[in-house]
Amino acid sequence: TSPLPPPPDGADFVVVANRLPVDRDDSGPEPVWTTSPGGLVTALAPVMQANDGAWIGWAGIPDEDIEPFDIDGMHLVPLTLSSDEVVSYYEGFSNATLWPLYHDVIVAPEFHRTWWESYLRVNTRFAEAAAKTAAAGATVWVHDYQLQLVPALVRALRPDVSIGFFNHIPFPPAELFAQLPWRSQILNGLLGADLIGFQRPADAANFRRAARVHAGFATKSSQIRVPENPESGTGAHIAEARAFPISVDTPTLDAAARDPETIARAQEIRSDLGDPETLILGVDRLDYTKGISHRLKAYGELLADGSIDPEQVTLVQIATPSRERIEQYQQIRTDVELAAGRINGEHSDLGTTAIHYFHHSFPREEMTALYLAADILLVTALRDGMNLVAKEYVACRTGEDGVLVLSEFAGAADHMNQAVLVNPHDIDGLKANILRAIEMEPAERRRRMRALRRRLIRDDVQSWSRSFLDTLEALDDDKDLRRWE
Ligand code: GDG
Repeated sequence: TSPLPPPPDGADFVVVANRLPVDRDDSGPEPVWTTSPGGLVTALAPVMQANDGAWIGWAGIPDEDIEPFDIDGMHLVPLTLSSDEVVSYYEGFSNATLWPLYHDVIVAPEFHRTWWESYLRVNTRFAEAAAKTAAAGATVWVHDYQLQLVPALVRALRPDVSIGFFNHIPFPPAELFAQLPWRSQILNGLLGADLIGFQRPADAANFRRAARVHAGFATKSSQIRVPENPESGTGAHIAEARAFPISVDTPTLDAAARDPETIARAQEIRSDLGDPETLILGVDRLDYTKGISHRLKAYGELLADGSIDPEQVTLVQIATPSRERIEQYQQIRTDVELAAGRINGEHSDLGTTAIHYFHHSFPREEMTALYLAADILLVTALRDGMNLVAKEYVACRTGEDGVLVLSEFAGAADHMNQAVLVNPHDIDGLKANILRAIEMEPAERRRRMRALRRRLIRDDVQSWSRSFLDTLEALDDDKDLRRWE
């Protein structure tokens, strides 16, 4: 690869992510694009608007070439994925190889050379698009495990730009990462970035250890010395790998939860559910990493041993459809639905439902009302990069009441230690902690929730993106000054 000249009308800030932050509605006579209200858009939209930004990604529709367009002050550059690439790059290498490998091999990762070839091909397409979009000296921010090769590919094409990467999911211990047949290519890909951000300090430490053990690179505190790579055409540089825990848009969620319509809807939800004394909520993509089966097992046992009465306590479990063409996701759906059906068969009655289970998504406003209605939120992930649901719940608890039961294996547990922390593998412990949450005194609930909220008001998604981009900029400023002693 030989370097490309910067385009004359390029963007100063370029986001590269698998998906564009938009959805297309084809139901009317003309297709209509709307921005999807994710945390990443909220965090990055102001930076995009202030910096002549562009966002490169897939629009979610296979086999279709879509021209770049502007929406809400953002310039979007859609890339095409073929149906075959959706199977091999996205469902295959990203979600059946990397996803399970990076989540503690809860299910076995599959290694297929054809998937890897597709991953390399698609990453190259994203990197070339970034190289053609970024202005001279621009900042390029690459997101997530689907695009780990992009940083080094961009660096080879455009040595003048500053490159950041953020990994939204965990980074596995070096001993597990070792299984990946393409581990050195992935490490070299990521190490093309100037700054590599992770959710937890432990993820950053795992990554630096993998760089030492599997690539033989020297590390010093958060820095990694990356030597020249004649094969990819990149020069020697120092990469920094650190934790930047992601957060939610606290002010917007707080305001939405104070809206009189939301408050009325929350009351209506409780009354529709028969005004239970305790309403427990679970919200997850239907994914084997989220520990939904463990949660249902604990909940079913509490009903069976008479510790909770379905007339007083009810569970609402939202399991949003996800990656439905992948076999392990079909299996987890079967397992969860069998468990929910069995529990309801045994413990529900006419007019009393033990578990309200939903396999569809809800509008954002309805989610806010549910968070506001729920006395307890259960997060029992077996491994989770961060878990935004836990933070959204806290952000919506404007009355400073409510109990968050949170898995130790979610990144959020690192800094939400006022939650009731649980090990979801320990079913007895999980049961005891669910009971503890149900029985907790109002004063203790308030003390814990107040502390959780104080922290979340300070550490919101805006401060997350600011902190990442400020760090990247500072690295860039003294690029020539920093030496490896
Ligand atoms: C990955 C990492 C990391 C869910 N159901 C509905 C709905 N949602 C929204 C939630 C939340 C988001 O989806 C899920 O975010 P999580 O963080 O909980 O989990 P992942 O999807 O696995 O996200 C994770 C995250 O990236 C960010 O870095 O925290 O660890 O795995 O915002 O509210 N939203 C609506 N209806 C639903 O039915 N509107």
